[in-house]
Amino acid sequence: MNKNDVKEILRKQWIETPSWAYGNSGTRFKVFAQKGVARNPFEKMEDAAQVHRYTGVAPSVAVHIPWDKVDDYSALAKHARDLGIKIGAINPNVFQEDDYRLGSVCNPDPRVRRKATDHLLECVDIAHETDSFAISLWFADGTNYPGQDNIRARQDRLHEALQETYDAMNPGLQMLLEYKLYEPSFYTMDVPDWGTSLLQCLALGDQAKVLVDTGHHALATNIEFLVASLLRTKRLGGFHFNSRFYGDDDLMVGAADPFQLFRIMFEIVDAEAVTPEAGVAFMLDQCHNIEPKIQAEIRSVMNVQEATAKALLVDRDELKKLQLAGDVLGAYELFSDAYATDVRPLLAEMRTEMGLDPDPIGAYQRSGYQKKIEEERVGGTAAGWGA
Ligand code: RM4
Ligand code: MN
Ligand code: MN
Repeated sequence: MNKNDVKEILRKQWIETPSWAYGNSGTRFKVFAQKGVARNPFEKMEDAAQVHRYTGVAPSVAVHIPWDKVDDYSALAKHARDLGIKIGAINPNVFQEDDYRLGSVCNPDPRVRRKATDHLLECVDIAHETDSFAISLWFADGTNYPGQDNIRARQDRLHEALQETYDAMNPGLQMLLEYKLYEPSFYTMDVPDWGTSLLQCLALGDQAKVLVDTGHHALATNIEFLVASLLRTKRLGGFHFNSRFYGDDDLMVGAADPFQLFRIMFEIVDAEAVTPEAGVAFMLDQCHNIEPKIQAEIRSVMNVQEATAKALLVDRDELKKLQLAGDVLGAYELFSDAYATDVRPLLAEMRTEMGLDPDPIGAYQRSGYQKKIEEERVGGTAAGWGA
């Protein structure tokens, strides 16, 4: 693909940032407070708007309920619109209450399942009210010990709750079902992998799709392979991008393995699914424990753009010829040459053409926004993971 075509596609890319990236976070050992951190969902929107301002491709923010609970969601949506962005995926939280010790929608107790399902329904209402494109579901449900509960019965309970939620959704809304191999449940997770997610989605209908969180796999998993399979069956709902070196740790996307990110993006390019019309959502799911948060989100958006640009540079016609001719090394060389290309000048040029600063991080640093929030956001409680 030539340079101008690459830029045209990249300009249309849409990368969503998560509201929880703008709050304080840490591990179970320590949460480190940073100065100027947003104290409420409105301030988180302001920070997210900065990321969009300097990258031009991050026009939406995912919210997590109840972390981002407000009295008036229309007011929050309006605040976002006034800042030039919008509310993205609505993420219900059914993992932080004592009631959920044995699970939420898969809990053996029907009372707890009712409570969890009601929260999912509340999130469907919020999605309708804020004109969001999706509810994005992740369940911490599972078991810690063999024999603890009936594996099949838990799948049935999961289906029942998802069906009730699905039935409440307007036709334009999507349900994204995320999976995670392990943690917080250590023996079985009820949605541990893309196969389980896909089976549950298939039982619901076209509006239900699989969400791939890049940090939620066994270490040797070939993520681009499963992405290709999901694209083929039109059931790839989107991504939660992040990096992990060992287990799920929500580091910046592209930090651990930029080549893997390139390979994933190549599958997206090959299925012509980079731009929003294709219906694949590119969302970041990250927490910035020790690094400055807004800059880390800008950096992450840039990392996704770089991987996408390199993937777009693969000459697919030529690659196909080499593949059909059985030219193993030729195909590999063409593929790796695209990866080895320095796409930063191309992206800088594109930003200038979009009326942006070619250097998003530098522009943010020079803007004085960080100083301003550090001075203004005093008093109150900084938002945090779980607060
Ligand atoms: C989970 C999962 C979800 C996210 C929570 C905070 O590991 O990735 O997407 O909402 O963390
Ligand atoms: Mn996630
Ligand atoms: Mn995660």
